[in-house]
Amino acid sequence: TRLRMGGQAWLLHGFALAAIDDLLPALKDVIRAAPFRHMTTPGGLAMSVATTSCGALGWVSDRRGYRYAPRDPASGREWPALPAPMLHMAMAAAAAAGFPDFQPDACLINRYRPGTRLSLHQDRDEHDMAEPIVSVSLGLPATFLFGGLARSDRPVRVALAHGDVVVWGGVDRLRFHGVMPVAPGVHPQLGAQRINLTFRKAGPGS
Ligand code: MD5
Ligand code: FE
Repeated sequence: TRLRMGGQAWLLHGFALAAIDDLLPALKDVIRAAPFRHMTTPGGLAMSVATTSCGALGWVSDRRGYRYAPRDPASGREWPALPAPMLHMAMAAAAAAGFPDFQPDACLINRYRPGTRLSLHQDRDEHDMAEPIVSVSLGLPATFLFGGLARSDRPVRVALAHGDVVVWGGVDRLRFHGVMPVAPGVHPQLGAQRINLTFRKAGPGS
């Protein structure tokens, strides 16, 4: 089912489940090639969310700031390629939400252990804000905070479960958002963690 969260934000309940047997092994290969790490914020603190990336560009944070880069700073090598099952699922989800031309060049992968949260923020590091973001929830459930265009706007709480996909575009692309602390638990396939895949077009042009 397709549930409208905003003017151009759609929750596709269970959308990733049809391909889950191809997605999880592909994800495992990416994580083996580029393990999760806790990046340092520009303020010098270690992030509580652990991250990695795949695709031509990956999201990087250090004392110099946030940006997308073609190489994994931990290894000096290029990020692993975006696996076909992940790319195809993200493009199909974007099309189902009204973005038939989405061609992601980056997938930021976030890992939340129980107790981990993500405070309210906007995603502004991508080149073109007209491009949507496709987000896939895997493993433990979470409560997502869907705010407004001002940090002070009271967020709406949205429950996200294993296999749920959200597409954020257009007028909803710059909303403040975050994730409540993940509750303790063990997911049968993913264990004691929530993993979120966020597909983006981070770089310029075609
Ligand atoms: C997560 N990740 O659950 C979320 C899913 C991040 C991040 O927030 O920056 O890695 S992506 C949620 C998102 C992206 C772009 C716009 C909006 C939400 N929004 O307008 O609410 O780990
Ligand atoms: Fe975000």
